[in-house]
Amino acid sequence: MFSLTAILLLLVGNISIPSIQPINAQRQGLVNNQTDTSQGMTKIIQISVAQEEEGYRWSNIQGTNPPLRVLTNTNNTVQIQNPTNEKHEMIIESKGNEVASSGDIARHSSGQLFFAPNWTGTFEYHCEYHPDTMKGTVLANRQ
Ligand SMILES: [Cu+2]
Repeated sequence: MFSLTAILLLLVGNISIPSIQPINAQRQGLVNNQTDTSQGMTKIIQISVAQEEEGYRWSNIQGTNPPLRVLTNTNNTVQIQNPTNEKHEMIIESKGNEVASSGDIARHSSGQLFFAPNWTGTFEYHCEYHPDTMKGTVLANRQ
């Protein structure tokens, strides 16, 4: 149901919302299952925590610790599944500064991270608790 709603929002947003919108910086700090549809543009990225011999990793259809491709001036929503026995937290940083966080995602639970960058560039993401094995890059391009 949620994904259907998100797809509908995406379709509506593409048709009726201007491509350039002001970004509320506070939005970048939203955590844990909050949704915000005040802006039209939404991009959904799905990712999961995987437990491998070497430790925990981020994983999705694009691979292990995949680059996350986000769009500027867009409500990028990372939907995170955690099927493991430990908590995890996704953090996005820019030059060492945290710019978005999922908050703690409890074991056998799920969470979300919201990220709406207003400039293009490369960021990095990692897990607060497993930064050595759960990390990758975030690529922000214009929508
Ligand atoms: Cu972790």
